Amino acid sequence: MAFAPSSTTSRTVREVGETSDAGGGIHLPDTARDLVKILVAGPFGVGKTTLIDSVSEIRPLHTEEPLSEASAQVDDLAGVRDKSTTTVAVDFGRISLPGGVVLYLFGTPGQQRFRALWDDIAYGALGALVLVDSRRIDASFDVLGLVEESGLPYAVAFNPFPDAPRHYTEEQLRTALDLDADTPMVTCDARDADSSVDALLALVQHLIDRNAPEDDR
Ligand SMILES: Nc1nc2c(ncn2[C@@H]2O[C@H](COP(=O)(O)OP(=O)(O)OP(=O)(O)O)[C@@H](O)[C@H]2O)c(=O)[nH]1
Ligand SMILES: [Mg+2]
Repeated sequence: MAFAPSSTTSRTVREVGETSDAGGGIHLPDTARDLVKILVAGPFGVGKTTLIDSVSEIRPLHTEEPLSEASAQVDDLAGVRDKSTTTVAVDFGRISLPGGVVLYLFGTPGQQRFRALWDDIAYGALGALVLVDSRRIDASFDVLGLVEESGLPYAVAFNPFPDAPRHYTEEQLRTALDLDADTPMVTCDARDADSSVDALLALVQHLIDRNAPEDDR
């Protein structure tokens, strides 16, 4: 595969992988070749923790805490009224893909007040999967801005929720999110492992394409 993480990134994810293995997960497969740190980002309640849960081959790490009365004053619960917990630091999981690519998935917290953690969580990442909530498209604008500011290549996973107020065409979504023509966008149900893996594969393919020599594109 024409896609090689920098040695710094590789070292970072190896260290993290060793820690999680020591915590009772399974060992890295012998076929593992490219170890890649990926962010799973998106607004509050879009399904970041759910996606990492559904695909991780090791027991995922979560930092889930109950939503308090106090947070109701600052967190926008519109569209996610049933939510009772939230990620307060990071989610972590791992998935091995065909071809020896191993993704280390770092789920970011969704709320604006955790912005201070962003740079540390994003350090060494090669790309981001940005989840978009069909109930609240505009809730993804801040996260997309952050990812673009960080210079990270990304793919968009659009999560359709049954209670979304309206249906959007792909073109409408791309326009609303102001996506570049080559930015992948897939529909994804974060609760479904196959659907979530497909979204991650779209991102990995995008990273490969971006790293391919001009003549091969
Ligand atoms: N219909 C549908 N429901 C989903 C999907 N992803 C997550 N959910 C549900 O949405 C709720 C919130 O999901 P979480 O995974 O906690 O969302 P999160 O993005 O990690 O939330 P924060 O960490 O608080 O920002 C859960 O009840 C999930 O079952 C999806 O793709 N489709
Ligand atoms: Mg979460």
